[in-house]
Amino acid sequence: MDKIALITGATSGIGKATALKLAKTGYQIIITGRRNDKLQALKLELEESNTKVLALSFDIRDHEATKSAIEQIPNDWQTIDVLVNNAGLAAGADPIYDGLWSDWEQMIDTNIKGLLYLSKLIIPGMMERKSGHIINVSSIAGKETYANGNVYCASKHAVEAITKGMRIDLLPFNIKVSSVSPGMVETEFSVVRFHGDQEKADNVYKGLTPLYADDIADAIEFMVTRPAHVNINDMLIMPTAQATAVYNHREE
Ligand code: NDP
Ligand code: 8X3
Repeated sequence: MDKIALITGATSGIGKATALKLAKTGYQIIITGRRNDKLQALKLELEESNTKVLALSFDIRDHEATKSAIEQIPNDWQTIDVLVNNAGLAAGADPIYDGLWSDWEQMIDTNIKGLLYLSKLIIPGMMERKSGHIINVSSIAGKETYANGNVYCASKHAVEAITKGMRIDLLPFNIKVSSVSPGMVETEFSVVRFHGDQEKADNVYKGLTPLYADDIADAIEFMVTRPAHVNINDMLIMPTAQATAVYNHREE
């Protein structure tokens, strides 16, 4: 039987690229996200290349909805080998005194609580089978804090701590825990961060070549294809034109 990978936030960006990549590697794929039209389009695309796909549409901030979606996974889809905790976002880029409660809640509820809800539902099966691999999508923002990044950076610092905690606690159960920490990746990320302002989003990538979603999917594929005795703890991946969260080189 094919191995099964569950990827959160697969309607766009890194999650979608990872679904396409792991399908090519031979995984059956469970894709999740809120936008069901995008999930169904990806399902069709994957099925065209003979991948078995299960699409689950729910808001990861909603504990009951998340629990109910995972509990309804059919028996033959329940042995989830790989969990990619990717769903997440930055909302706003404001100094701490101007930040919106609604943005803070959305980031904390998605990037931290959502990741925990889903992990808690999937981990028991992995423990029982004494096998599994969890990959948490962190960020350079999990390692550095930059101006106006405050709560987003805090949420990704939390992902770093949760990743390390998971790795320790799951050690006796032969479960691999990894994180991938990208710098700038051109996806819907900046449009979402700037509440739909496309011009502001485009400016983030102006004058440099950012990473693309596929670059991160490559890294995730590398992680899941290592031999059983090898775990990649973390990969920090930056565009060549970006040295740190704040230092980058732009051509005029
Ligand atoms: P995108 O905006 O392109 O994708 C985000 C994905 O998360 C979408 O599929 C979205 O699905 C899903 N998502 C967001 N909120 C929810 C929710 N409440 N419930 C369920 N799914 C949700 O951005 P990226 O691909 O760039 O982001 C993926 C991850 O990578 C995030 O964790 C982000 O923090 C991280 N990251 C991104 C970087 C970048 O520069 N792009 C750099 C470093 C890390 P839907 O809207 O359909 O619900
Ligand atoms: C997303 C990249 O530079 O906005 O995590 O933190 S950044």
